Amino acid sequence: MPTSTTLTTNKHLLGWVDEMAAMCQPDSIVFCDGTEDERKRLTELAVSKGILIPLNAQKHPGCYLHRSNPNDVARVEHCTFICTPEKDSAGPTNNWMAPAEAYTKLKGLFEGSMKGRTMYVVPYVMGPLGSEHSKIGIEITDSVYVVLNMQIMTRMGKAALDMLADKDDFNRGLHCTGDVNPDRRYICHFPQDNAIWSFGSGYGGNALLGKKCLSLRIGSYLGKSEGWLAEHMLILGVEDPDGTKTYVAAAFPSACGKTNFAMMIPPRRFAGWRVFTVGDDIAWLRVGEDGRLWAVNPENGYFGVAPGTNMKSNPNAMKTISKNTIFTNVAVTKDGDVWWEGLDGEVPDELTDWKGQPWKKGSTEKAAHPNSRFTAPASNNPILSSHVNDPRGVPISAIIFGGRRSTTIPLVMQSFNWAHGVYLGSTMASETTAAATGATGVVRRDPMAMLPFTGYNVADYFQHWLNMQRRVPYPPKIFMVNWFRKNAAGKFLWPGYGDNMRVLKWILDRAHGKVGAQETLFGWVPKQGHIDLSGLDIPPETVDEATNIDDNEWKIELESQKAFYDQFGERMPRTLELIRQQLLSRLS
Ligand code: OXD
Ligand code: MN
Repeated sequence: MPTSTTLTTNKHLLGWVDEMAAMCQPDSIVFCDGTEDERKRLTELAVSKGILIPLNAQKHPGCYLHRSNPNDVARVEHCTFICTPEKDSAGPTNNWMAPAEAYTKLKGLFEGSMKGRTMYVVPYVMGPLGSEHSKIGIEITDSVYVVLNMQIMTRMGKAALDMLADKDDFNRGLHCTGDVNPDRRYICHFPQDNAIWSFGSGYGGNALLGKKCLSLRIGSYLGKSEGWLAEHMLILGVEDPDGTKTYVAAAFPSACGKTNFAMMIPPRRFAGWRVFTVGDDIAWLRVGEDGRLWAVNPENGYFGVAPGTNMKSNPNAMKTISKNTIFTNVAVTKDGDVWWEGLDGEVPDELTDWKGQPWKKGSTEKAAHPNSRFTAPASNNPILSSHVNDPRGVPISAIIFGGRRSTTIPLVMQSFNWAHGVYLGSTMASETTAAATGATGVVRRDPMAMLPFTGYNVADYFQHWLNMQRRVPYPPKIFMVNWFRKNAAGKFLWPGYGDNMRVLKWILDRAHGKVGAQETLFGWVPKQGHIDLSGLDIPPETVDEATNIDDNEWKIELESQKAFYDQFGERMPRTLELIRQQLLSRLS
């Protein structure tokens, strides 16, 4: 029986839904309209099935808890595939499967997978409604949790169908949680078909297909062909006391404080300065008519890491998640409120942990999963930029690359030029976090924080970055930061959080050509006294240690970059390897 809905007559869409329904064999098909009514209905349904648990309505109105299957709590990079006809197009850092093989394998899993279930058809837009640069996706899913998250994270529903009209130009996303068996879990991307098939996981990054899958993996592929960049970057605006606004985009690996940085409150010393959030995770960067680089946040909400979020680290996030938020895998207090490690106040004596089990203070187990999350609407953010829906986005004056590194990388450094900035981004490394399955705390190269998210060969991605220089007559300045350097005793050298404003101020001054810098072998660093430390209760020597460049550490660093570059063989841009060699030769 052909699929029908009063919401659209788009024959490409209806035909595709028919085809997917014939394969998945759901009991019923529901087209989502994105209305408040629908949200209420689906929430009630999710509550009745135990998929969502209502939280304390006084303390967290409109908020719900979801407990995932304990085997399904993070992105699964080993199950994530780029399916291009040629293996080389995916490159050595991505898992690859031939499209025909992937379709055959996954058809076997999707076949009959929605028997007894409802198939939801979720139309959504990544980017502002009506913008020619926004991308439309349709996600078919059997998960009501996914639908409710998509409603927060994207512009979802009828507006997307209206924007699509009768065009065939949409990302085809198929998702089924299946039996959540990690051995049958696949997140497959088909860049040539503008399609994503995800099976066996309900976790955000694997299942909310608009986010990592479309906005980054498919997005980066589209960006390369269309001349723009899809990046794992937050976007923030800073207004100085004179009212001048400057925007920066910053790439950090998952769970390294992007949301905190994007919602930062400047320290008291910076009276009159204000920070505005444009985005906390993804930036689409295009060349504007004025020759500058302009950034848009394709998302409409925040899927942030809960542990460590508190009134000190991120008061704006605490306000953002105070209502209408879905919490996933956090702990719950006796009175039905949320709790996680690092939340303000005393640790409660008793909790229900993220698996739903009783938990007692002093337990060696974490009460909340380290990658527990909140999904909150951007409109809840008290410092949301007024430009989030602006189709042009915001003009970017500085790009920041940052990793989590205990040693070597200084607090802040500016690149000598664009190509050197691309080199700094390309050699970025970070200690792994709980956002992906696998060991945490292991240093791995994570170029531009895009290692798990580049939808094509990373060497070609580097070349695309280098090529962008010719397209951007007025490029942003490029910086590298490290908030996570430690001393020999393993203690953090820099306080981080709001005090990162001090480093950001230097970056803004450099971007505006207002302040000089000290040249080192590896880049420009602040001159003594140029990072404003007033009101900060740490000795200047500690900051010296955080900004120090140690030739021996850098020698090891530069040498270890070679193995990373070498894996790309002939495809690796010569420019970047030459920069590496030149820096190394300066050392000797
Ligand atoms: C995220 C991630 O969820 O990077 O943003 O894993
Ligand atoms: Mn991310």
